[in-house]
Amino acid sequence: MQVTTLGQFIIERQGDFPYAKGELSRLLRDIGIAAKVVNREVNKAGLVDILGEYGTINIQGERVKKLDVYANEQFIAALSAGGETCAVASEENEGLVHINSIVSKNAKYVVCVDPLDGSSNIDVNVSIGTIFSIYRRTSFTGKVEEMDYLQRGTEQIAAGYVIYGSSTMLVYTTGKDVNGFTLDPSIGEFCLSHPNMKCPQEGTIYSINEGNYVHFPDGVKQFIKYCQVEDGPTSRPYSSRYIGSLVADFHRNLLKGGIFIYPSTLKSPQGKLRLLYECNPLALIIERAGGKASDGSRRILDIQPASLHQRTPLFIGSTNLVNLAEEMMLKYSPLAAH
Ligand code: AHM
Ligand code: MG
Repeated sequence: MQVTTLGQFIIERQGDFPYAKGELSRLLRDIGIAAKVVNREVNKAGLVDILGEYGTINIQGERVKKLDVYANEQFIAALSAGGETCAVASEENEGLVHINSIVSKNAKYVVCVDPLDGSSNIDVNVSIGTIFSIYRRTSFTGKVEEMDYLQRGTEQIAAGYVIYGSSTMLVYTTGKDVNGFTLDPSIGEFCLSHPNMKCPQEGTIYSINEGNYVHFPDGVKQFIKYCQVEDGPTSRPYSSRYIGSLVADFHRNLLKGGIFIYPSTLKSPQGKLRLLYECNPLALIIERAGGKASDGSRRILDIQPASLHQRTPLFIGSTNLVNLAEEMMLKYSPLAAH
């Protein structure tokens, strides 16, 4: 059987970018390498004394696990070695991480990454993930600045995620189709396993942390009620599935059809998830796969970011379900749906 590796696929697709000189391909290759290294450590997590609190509090005010730090270091190291990006914006670093090498000084691309999302799940052997996003640098000279990162999601050149699960997959898009690669541990290569991924238009799964129900906007409460009502023609009640690991919840809904919601709550009026390195990359993927991503009323990809770690409510998945959730937001929470 003919197998296409991630490396071969990236090279084949290089022609999609007539003006590219291979930098983007090398950048994607570097991300693939870091993903393999992180995967190796994630798989060993139960074996070595790498679990548990690292003892520090990250800039989001959350306790950092050792593997978060490790993954952050690996992605930054791989991107530094490749020299195709001049700085990295990471969930683990308050400011930009500048890459001070001669080659990277003139690099055309900037990268946003959440190196290990869902890290509270590491201790209990639940899937976790990496999310990444690539933009073209907007300034042409001098040191890269935050402004280079504060671009709308529509400007993303490429985006993807890695899921460290029962098998490890890398899914990415360069703006056309979405393709998934499964890591074959016996040869150490990501192999094309899910070409041209499409999200079903209709879904029967809803994913939301219902523990926060009392703090949800009325539109979200009404949507949940809708999902739970019995109705033959629309196959309701729908199934509730929530892992608490964004990449894993997203990946399942992408394949099977469904909606993931992390709305604003009374405690977090802007929601929990980050626009630049969590919501935008997944929004690009879902749109390219035929689905939809919204903050309850606006398209995620159209939001103009104001800061690196900006949060946004997120409604993402099958188009029909996201449309319905938006309708309920407009009807029952018109102020939240700005
Ligand atoms: P993290 O970046 O600290 O790992 O948090 C993000 C995670 C997502 O993976 C997940 O969707 C969400 O937090 C779960 O939050 P909650 O526990 O509030 O439901
Ligand atoms: Mg995260």
